Amino acid sequence: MKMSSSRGLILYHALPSSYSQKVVLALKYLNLTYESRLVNLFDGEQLEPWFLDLNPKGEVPTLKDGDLVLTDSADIIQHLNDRYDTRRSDEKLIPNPVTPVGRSVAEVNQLICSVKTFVLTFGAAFHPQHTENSTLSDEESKGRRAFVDKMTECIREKLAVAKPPYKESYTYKLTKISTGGALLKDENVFLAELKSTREVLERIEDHLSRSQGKWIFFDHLTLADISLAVLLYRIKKLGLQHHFWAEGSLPNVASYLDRVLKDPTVAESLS
Ligand SMILES: N[C@@H](CCC(=O)N[C@@H](CS)C(=O)NCC(=O)O)C(=O)O
Repeated sequence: MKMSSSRGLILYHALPSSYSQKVVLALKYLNLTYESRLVNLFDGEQLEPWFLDLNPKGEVPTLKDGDLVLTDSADIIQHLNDRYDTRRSDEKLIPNPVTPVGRSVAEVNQLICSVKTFVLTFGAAFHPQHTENSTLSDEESKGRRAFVDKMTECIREKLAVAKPPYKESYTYKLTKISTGGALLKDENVFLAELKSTREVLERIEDHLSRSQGKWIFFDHLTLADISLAVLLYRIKKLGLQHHFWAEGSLPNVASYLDRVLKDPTVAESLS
């Protein structure tokens, strides 16, 4: 696939971050070259002033395209689509949303993105009794279990001596982690998310059962496929697949994952 050429794309990302994985998959699928700068979230590198200068929310992924800095995965993929995907509108990663195809891609993508991947991810780390055959490394599991407490302490320390504009960033992050952190450890929140994920995947099963192509809509990938491939891969890696597609249930979801994992671009983008 020929794309307009990219100059000076720099991606700040983390390998265990599903939002980062979506952007990596979009970049690789569009054949765009980029400089990869890994940010170690478990060590709190996202809290360092050099990174907050780029993204005051202290989150990955963050993309620099020349002077433009984008700090949200959805905005980044939209930008890559608009600027670099030179194919016809209906063949693009994000087809024009006012067309019927574009509307369907946007709706299915929104449905998939309604799954709170971070709740599943932290839930699996805190409640491993609900997982089977997880392929997470020990380092990743331990890193996630320690994350909330370690980050809370680290942000408090930095906030105590911070000057503007970092003070605002640390205050934002402390509020976010204080309100969200306890929920990530709560087993009932995790179980409720497993249930709503099941409902989402049942609706995806229905879409896939009507699909003719390799991907959800076509023989080429769209934004909805990026979201689905990353989500299903994460579920499998966490060892949660038996809640969804074990023993013949959701067969189209199961075969979609098998199929897309054989795609070299997908395999290269996920970790
Ligand atoms: N809305 C953002 C969310 C990004 C996000 O939550 N990233 C997580 C990693 S998956 C992060 O950077 N966490 C570090 C932190 O909050 O300190 C996007 O879609 O890019």
